[in-house]
Amino acid sequence: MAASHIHPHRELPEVVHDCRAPSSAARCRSNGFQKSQKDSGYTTLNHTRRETKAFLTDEDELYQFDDLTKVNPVTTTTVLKCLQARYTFNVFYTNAGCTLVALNPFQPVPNLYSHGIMKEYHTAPRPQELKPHIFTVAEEAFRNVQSLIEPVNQSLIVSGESGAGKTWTSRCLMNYFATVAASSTSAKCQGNVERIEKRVLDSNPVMEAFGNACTLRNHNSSRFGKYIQLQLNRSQQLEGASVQTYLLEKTRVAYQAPSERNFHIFYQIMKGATEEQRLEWGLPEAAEFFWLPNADKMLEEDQFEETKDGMLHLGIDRDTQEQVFRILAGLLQLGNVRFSVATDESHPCDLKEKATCFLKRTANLLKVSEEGLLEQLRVRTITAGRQQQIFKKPCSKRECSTRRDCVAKVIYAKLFDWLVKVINGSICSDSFRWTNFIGLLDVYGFESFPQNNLEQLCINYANEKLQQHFVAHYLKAQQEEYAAEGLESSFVSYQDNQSCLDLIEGNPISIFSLLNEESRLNRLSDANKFKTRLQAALTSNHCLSWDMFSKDPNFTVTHYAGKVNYQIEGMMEKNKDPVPPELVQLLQNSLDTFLKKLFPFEMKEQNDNKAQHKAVTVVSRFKGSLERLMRILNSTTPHYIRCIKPNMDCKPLHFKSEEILSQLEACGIVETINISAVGFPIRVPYQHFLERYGLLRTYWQCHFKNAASFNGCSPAKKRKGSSSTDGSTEALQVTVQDILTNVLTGQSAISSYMPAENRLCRSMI
Ligand code: AD9
Ligand code: MG
Repeated sequence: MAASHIHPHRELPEVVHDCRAPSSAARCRSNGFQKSQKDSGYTTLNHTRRETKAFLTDEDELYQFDDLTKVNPVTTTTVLKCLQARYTFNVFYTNAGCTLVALNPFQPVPNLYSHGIMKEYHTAPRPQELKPHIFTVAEEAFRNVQSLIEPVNQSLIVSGESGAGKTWTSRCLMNYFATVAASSTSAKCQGNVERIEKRVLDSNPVMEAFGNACTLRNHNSSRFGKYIQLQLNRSQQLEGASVQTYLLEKTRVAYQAPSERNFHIFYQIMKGATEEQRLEWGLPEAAEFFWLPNADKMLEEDQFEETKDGMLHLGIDRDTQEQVFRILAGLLQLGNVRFSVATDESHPCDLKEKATCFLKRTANLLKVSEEGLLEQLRVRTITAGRQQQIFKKPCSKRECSTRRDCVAKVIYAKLFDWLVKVINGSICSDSFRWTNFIGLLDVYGFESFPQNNLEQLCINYANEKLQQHFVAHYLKAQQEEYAAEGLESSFVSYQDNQSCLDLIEGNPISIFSLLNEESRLNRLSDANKFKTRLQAALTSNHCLSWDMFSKDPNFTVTHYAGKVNYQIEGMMEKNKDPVPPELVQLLQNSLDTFLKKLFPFEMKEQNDNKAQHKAVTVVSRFKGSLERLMRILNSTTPHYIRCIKPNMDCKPLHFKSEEILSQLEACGIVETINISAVGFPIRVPYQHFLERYGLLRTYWQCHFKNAASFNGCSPAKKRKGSSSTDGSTEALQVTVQDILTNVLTGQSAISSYMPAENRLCRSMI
């Protein structure tokens, strides 16, 4: 859903984005170089950098601090003041050492993401010296991926709580890459590449229509996680892209919390369908559907056109689109099929008044038999005994509703999977020419609602994993490396979220393992029993507590971003996520060719009773997919963008200090700044360093034969044997000096990646 439709467009005072950084704050972004106001040269030693910092004396100047490492002292209060000053001046991006802090303006900012601005960042010799921007991060990734020294896959990890601006940011980044990659394309190939780029960009509104919804936290909240890899060939042209999605919140199809909504696509159909379609799909304008709450909140007509056009560009023709929308209309009708309590336990439940009409329409739209549908919703098939005898048992009113919801969820989830597959088929390049990728990660942000269940536990778990990646990759790794090399560096303490992760996913006992055990037992789940088991097994973990005043069984987890209370009721069932095989069979026998295709016949086996017993649970599957994601992220050079939500009401240009403070504390911004400030600015693998600059040795031999050793190179810090490449340590020392001059005056782009074998160079630097 295009964000501009969600929030009323209130004109900002015209902010013309000037890319140039204020002269007093020229600095490099992630590698931490800073040019002090007075210095003519650069500060290269981490220890001296502190002296170049400016104190927070003149608050009027605060907005000029492009990098928070320059603020002195670094505390959450000073950081907050600086961000507030910048926000007041409509400056939304600020560097914080290795990360970029992005404050959500909650309204479109003219000219902030225009093609002109993209061009400035793309063509700048040193984009890091322009104003902080997501395009600086994007450009750095783009240059790294084609680096001659070290071409390595890149990942842009966009994090932040729900509504902070991750999806918006990811969209802008994709636009940037599509635009700059197109600029590297020769006129001859332009047509093809443009088609690919258009398709890649078109995947956004389509996936958002099917996977986003309005929640209490965000009008366009992503209800699935997404990692998109932009595939680049050797000439930096976009060859294609591939999308990996993570755990769609499918329960939303059949249940929406008060004031929340279903997935956007349902509202789009409802508002955007033609008269003919309305008639065919049984959607009169004033129709009321239980599964379409708060339909009057916004206007969706335009988005329906955008979604349909996007689908068309992705190769989903109009006929297939009709089939998809017909099925979705069928789900809306199904939601109105309600049951009343049976007069006699041996009889199936009756349908509520008017429900017969909705049942009929559902059956028509899904092209299944009406009697068959009614039977499968109200009667359970049980296979038991050695002979595998089949029994039929009428369901209770509650079971009937659960089975109805189950049909809707399984169809929607299959439809979403199909969509992702089609998108991948349309944008993914199987060409061998692409060698590297830039990955963009946009997952659902940290959430805490009045009622939280398995969905929020999974979402918050995913955010814990990302936080852990950041902690492990940046905070921990950097400090451990300094310690291992015996380098003087003051240790900065930081919040490690490992115990929270141990609580959720650890081995042998954790919330997930206990949930799985309970879910696999062939008995009715008991929330109170589960709570007792949790209490017995995990009470020693300080991240677990209980809300004693709640009458319902619950547990509270202290996440890195705050405490969240989870209701246990329903959690085990959601984790099992059972799909009765007879319901699957019903859909497999549909006369709708499209629906039938979503349920291939192998599914029968997966859903028989025995298989159910061994079935992979939701949390196991999710854990597995996140582990695979982490492996990919670990193999790439990460770039972090921290989105911050300035106020919980999503009001434009409203800076609420307390709310921002808690987000800054949660993501460890002060620790990040401090570690970045004491960090070494250049990280180049030793081998690459020699390969790139080895030729300077000859230069040295001619000009500096008798030169003294490079100032600042302590022999004690040289790694044994590291000079053996040419037998001349001194040669290398002067080479380092030259290279430093070269790098520091910006004649060479050195990427910031550091394997451990690079000791000598780094020590000398
Ligand atoms: V969630 O975890 O998916 O619930 P996100 O993705 O972090 O969340 P999103 O990108 O959807 O949040 O942003 C929320 C809203 O903020 C958008 O719909 C826009 O209306 C608004 N927004 C975010 N970033 C910007 C921006 N850079 N400029 C203008 C913005 N508006
Ligand atoms: Mg989002």
